[in-house]
Amino acid sequence: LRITLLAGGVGGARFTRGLRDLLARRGVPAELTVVVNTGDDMWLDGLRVCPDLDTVMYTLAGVVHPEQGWGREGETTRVSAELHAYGLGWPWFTLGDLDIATHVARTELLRRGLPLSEVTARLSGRWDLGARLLPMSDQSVETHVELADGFGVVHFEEWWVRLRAATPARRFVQVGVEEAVAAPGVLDAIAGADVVLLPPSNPVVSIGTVLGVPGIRDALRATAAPVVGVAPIVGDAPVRGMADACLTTIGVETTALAVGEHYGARSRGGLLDGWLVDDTDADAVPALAEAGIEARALPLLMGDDAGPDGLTATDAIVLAALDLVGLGS
Ligand code: GDP
Ligand code: FO1
Ligand code: CA
Repeated sequence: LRITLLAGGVGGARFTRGLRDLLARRGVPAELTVVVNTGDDMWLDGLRVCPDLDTVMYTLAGVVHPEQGWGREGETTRVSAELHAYGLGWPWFTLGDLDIATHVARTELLRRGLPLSEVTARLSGRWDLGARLLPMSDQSVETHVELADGFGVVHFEEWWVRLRAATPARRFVQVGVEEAVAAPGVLDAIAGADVVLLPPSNPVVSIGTVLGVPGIRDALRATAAPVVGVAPIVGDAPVRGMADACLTTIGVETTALAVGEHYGARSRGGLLDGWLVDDTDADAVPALAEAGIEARALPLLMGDDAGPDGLTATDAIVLAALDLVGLGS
């Protein structure tokens, strides 16, 4: 089974881990390719930071900080504290000590001239990920946030981590996206998949950014594979993060229905064949059908504790996504 996912950070990573583990437990041979958002990437203290690539890598490797969802478990922050004492970096942004090793390794490989996709393959090769990670592009595409008059433009990480997305964003700008090319393997992974999954990642600054890379949206529209998404909005709010603020900026309501309609039905020029919504949003199912999207409602909060049937909440979501397009058993 060839499965291609478009992912941001925590939501994409946890869903992919659940998918990988479920298929492994059931003995289903699968080739997973994760196309990861690199719009959050930036330079800091001479290091290339790729938050979503690292979140997916650490999660699949089993070394992610479990509550935080990003960074390493059991992490210390002595090096960042020292850099901050020198007045370097951002005082509100901390790279853990083990995480800094990843960043030094990435930056050195980039400095040797390797493209980010190869660097990512090299870093991933250290772990047993059970999935191929691809950056959406080898070119730099940075999400910048235009604030209200007089507040200027900040990098997405500054808007989220320093400002906690409390200062309204007027517009998101993908700096460099026009010149960007999908990384090697990305378009083929979409065209050659048996199913394409959109995990519950941020529809604007994660999936939306990936879709902005020339060629990727068209590849999704053209693939013979069904495309199924999982709503990141439950009961009219994001499960975590700032998707509500992002959606407001692009004029989309913070509901599972509105996000589904925003992606649109493939049969009508959009991206989705299927869309999973939470039980609490079950009343959106008929409206989604009306919009040409086959939807199903079930509990959408991912969780890793097995229930009486031996399935975790994440397993049930993964199974429902596959089932919606006839790949469930
Ligand atoms: P980020 O880069 O770390 O912000 O991660 P993503 O872009 O992958 O995902 C963030 C989105 O995932 C947020 O909009 C969350 O609401 C959503 N999300 C996180 N956990 C869950 C969950 O358990 N269930 C669902 N349905 N959505 C989730
Ligand atoms: N998020 C924070 O809230 N504070 C941090 O200091 C921070 C550091 C950090 C370092 C490396 C990394 O890969 C991620 C990091 N994040 C941090 C999380 C992350 O950048 C954001 O939550 C996501 O990109 C939002 O989409
Ligand atoms: Ca992110």
